[in-house]
Amino acid sequence: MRYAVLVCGPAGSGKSTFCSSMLTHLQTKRRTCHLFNLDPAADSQSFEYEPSIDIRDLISLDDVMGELGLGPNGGLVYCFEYLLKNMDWLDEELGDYENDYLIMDCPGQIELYTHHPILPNIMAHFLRSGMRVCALYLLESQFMEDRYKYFSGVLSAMSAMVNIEVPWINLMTKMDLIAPPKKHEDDDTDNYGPRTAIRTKRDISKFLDPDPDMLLTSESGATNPKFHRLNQAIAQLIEEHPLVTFIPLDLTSTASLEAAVSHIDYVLQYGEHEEPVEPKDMDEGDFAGME
Ligand SMILES: Nc1nc2c(ncn2[C@@H]2O[C@H](COP(=O)(O)OP(=O)(O)O)[C@@H](O)[C@H]2O)c(=O)[nH]1
Ligand SMILES: [Mg+2]
Repeated sequence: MRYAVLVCGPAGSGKSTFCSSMLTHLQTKRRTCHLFNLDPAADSQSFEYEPSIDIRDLISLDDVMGELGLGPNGGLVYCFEYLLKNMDWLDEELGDYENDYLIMDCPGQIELYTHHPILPNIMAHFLRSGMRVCALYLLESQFMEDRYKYFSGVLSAMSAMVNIEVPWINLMTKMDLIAPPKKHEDDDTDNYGPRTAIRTKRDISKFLDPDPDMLLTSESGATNPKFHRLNQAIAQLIEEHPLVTFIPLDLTSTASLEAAVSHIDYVLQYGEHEEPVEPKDMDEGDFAGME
C-alpha cells in the first residue's frame, strides 16, 4: 500500500519544517518516506531533504514566467495545470514506491486550497491509483493571538476541507511559542480583551476546539452592530458545522510529533495487515513552554 500526505496551509505556517521533521521521525522508526515537492517556486536551499519527486523537474516557474510573461501567481497556476496535463510523468515518478509514505510539501498560496481544482484533482488521481491519502492543514499558533485572525484561519481550514475532499487533519503548529506566564496557571477568568491573551490551558483548548463564543463579545455589538451580526453568523456556522478542530504540534517535543504522526497513521489506516491503532493524544498542557 502506498500512502500520500498532502501538507497544506498558509505561507510560513511551518509546512516545510513539518515535512522535514516527519521525514526524520519516520526514518528513525525505519519507515520509508519520500518528499514530494509541489512548490514550483521552492528554493532548493530550503529543503533539509532532497525531494524524491519534484515538480521543478517537470516545469520551472522561472521558465514559465520568462517565456509566457506570467507573474508569480499566474505562473504557479500554469505549472499546476501543466502537471495535471502530464500526470503520466507523476505516475512514472511514483513507479517503484511500495509501502511508502509520500509527503507532499505545498506552496503557501491560500487560493490553491480554497477554490482551485488542482489539489482535489491530484488527490483523486492518487485515489484512483489505489493510494491511501489524507491532507493536513497547518495553522501557526500566532493566529491564536488575535481572535479575528484566528477565526479567519478556522474558516480557511474549513473551506480547504470542503474543496479537497479527502480525510483531513488540522494542526496548530509552533505551539512552543505559546507559553503563558506561570502565575496565571490557575486564572480561569473568561476575560478576553480585544486581543486574546493566552493564559491558561483552558484558553488553549478553546482554540484547539474552536469556541465560537469568543467572537461574540458585547463590545463588538456596542461599537458596530453590522460587524456584530457578521460575527454572530460566523459563530453560528461554526457551531452548526463543527468541522475544524486542531491537534497541537510542538516540534521541540518528540511526544508531540509522535502524537501527530499517530493521528495521521490512524486516518490513513497505516499498516494493511495490522489492527487499526487508536491515535495517541497528548495532554494539552504538555508543551515545552508550559512545564
Ligand atoms: N518556533 C517554531 N518555529 C517554527 C516551527 N516550524 C517552523 N518554524 C519557523 O517558521 C518559519 C516558516 O517555516 P516553513 O516551514 O518554511 O513554513 P512554510 O512556508 O509553511 O513551508 C521558519 O522560519 C521556521 O523556522 C515550530 O514548530 N516552532
Ligand atoms: Mg515551504
